[in-house]
Amino acid sequence: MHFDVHAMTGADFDTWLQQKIAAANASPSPPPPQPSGGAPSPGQSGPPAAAPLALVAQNIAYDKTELAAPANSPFQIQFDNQDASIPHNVAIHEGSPTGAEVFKGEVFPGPAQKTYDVPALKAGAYAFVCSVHPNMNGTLTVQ
Ligand SMILES: [Cu+2]
Repeated sequence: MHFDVHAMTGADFDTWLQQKIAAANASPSPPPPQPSGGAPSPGQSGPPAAAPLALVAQNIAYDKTELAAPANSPFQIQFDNQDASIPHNVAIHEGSPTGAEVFKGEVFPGPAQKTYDVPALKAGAYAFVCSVHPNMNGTLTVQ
């Protein structure tokens, strides 16, 4: 059996360690610290805002049963009510259509469209539902 034993003094080891740390930190450069709390200020460069979620109501039904949205980030729902003279909206409830309401879009008759501004939601399972027709609903996954 043969071993290479690298004997170093404490000082040599510290120097070697500092070099390793410096090399590890050299690139890529760490991101600049972000201000804690609060939304990014307007004009700050960042990823482009996500496209609105499109949802259509027709014949007293939504065209989708599942939607997904990013967590902790405001988003929009572009809601197209195609039912003439029938009011619909999109409300968001925690967990299920009977859970706590966290957002309620304006109810309006079709044919018309509105874009709802939905506040940031925590990650989790939600339901989207029409406040007028509870049988119009689907799941919203926020992650
Ligand atoms: Cu409805």
